[in-house]
This record gives sequence, C-alpha cells and structure tokens, in this order.
Amino acid sequence: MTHTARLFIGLTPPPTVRQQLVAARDQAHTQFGGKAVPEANLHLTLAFLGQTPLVRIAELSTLIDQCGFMAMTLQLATIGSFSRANVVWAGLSARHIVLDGLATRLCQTLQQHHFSIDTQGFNAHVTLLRKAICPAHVLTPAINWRASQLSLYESRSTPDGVEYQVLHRVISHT
Ligand code: 2AM
Repeated sequence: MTHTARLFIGLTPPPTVRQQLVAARDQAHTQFGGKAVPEANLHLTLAFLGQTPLVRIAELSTLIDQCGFMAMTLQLATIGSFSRANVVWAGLSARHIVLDGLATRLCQTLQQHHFSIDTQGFNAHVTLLRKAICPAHVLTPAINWRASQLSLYESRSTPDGVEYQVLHRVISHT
C-alpha cells in the first residue's frame, strides 16, 4: 500500500492579515450565510497536488525552496464567489504578474518532476465561506498583505472538520 497525504501549496497570511480576513469573513457570513472557514485555515492556494506519496515530501520541499519565492504585496479588494464550488472568497482587484508567475513556475516545475497537479487555471483567492455564494462586490476596507510565507500544506479530515498542517515553509524577508 502506498502511503499518501493530500497536499497543496499556498501563501500563509501573517496574524495581522489573518485578523482582517476574519473581519471580512464575518461580514460576508452575516450577509450571505454558509459555513465560515476557520481562522487557522485561511490561505491562498497556488497549486493543488491532492494525494501524494509521503516519500516524495522531501523532494517536493526542495523544489519549493528552489522556486525563487520572493515576498510580494497583494491587495485583496474584492469579494466574489465560485458558484459551482459554492464558495465565497476575497480576491485581488487586478491580476498580479508576480503572483501569477509564481503559480505558473510551481505548476511547471512540479509537472516536470512528475507530480500530479490540478491544472485548472490559477485564480487567486482566499476562501472565506463554504456553502454560500454572493454577487461580486468591493471589499472595504481593502486588505494589504505582504505575503512572505510560502507553505506546503497537508489537508487532513478530522471529526471536527478539515485541518491544514504546514509541512514545510519558505520565508522571504525581501
Ligand atoms: P480553495 O482554495 O478554493 O479553498 C485544500 O483543499 C485547498 O486547495 C483549498 O484551499 C482548495 O480550494 C484548494 N484546491 C484547489 N484545487 C483543488 C481541487 N481540485 N480539489 C480540492 N481542493 C482544491
């Protein structure tokens, strides 16, 4: 039997940004209902790998170290939803070339190394609510996020819901 873990790579918000995301989440929850994403789970997914052999985690961590991650500033200024996935999210006001480049680079590198990866187009967002949808609107106040932590996460199902554990991180101080 191959032992696997459900993995993804994402940006981890610092505590100050997390608090602002919680405020935006609570405001959206009051308006649109659904199920609030726990504060500890708030993140921005860059690449979703799904079930991955545990023996490949060290190799994956090295590839993440080598992907050239540099801290970047993101402005979350919109609230919107994916109606098919039934989630409400906070998103960017415009495409972010550096962020898009990082997602593309990660995806290409992982594919070159034969990791199976979800290749649906990258659409940067932080999921705030599940089982809810809403019309697109402006997030006020906007959230300025100096994104300096890139993480390899394991997603685990527990009786209390899904939990994300950081298995590896890259911190950029630039
Ligand atoms: P989300 O970013 O919209 O919340 C762990 O499941 C994380 O990976 C979640 O943040 C989830 O969606 C994201 N994700 C991206 N592609 C996924 C996929 N094909 N299946 C499950 N989760 C996916």
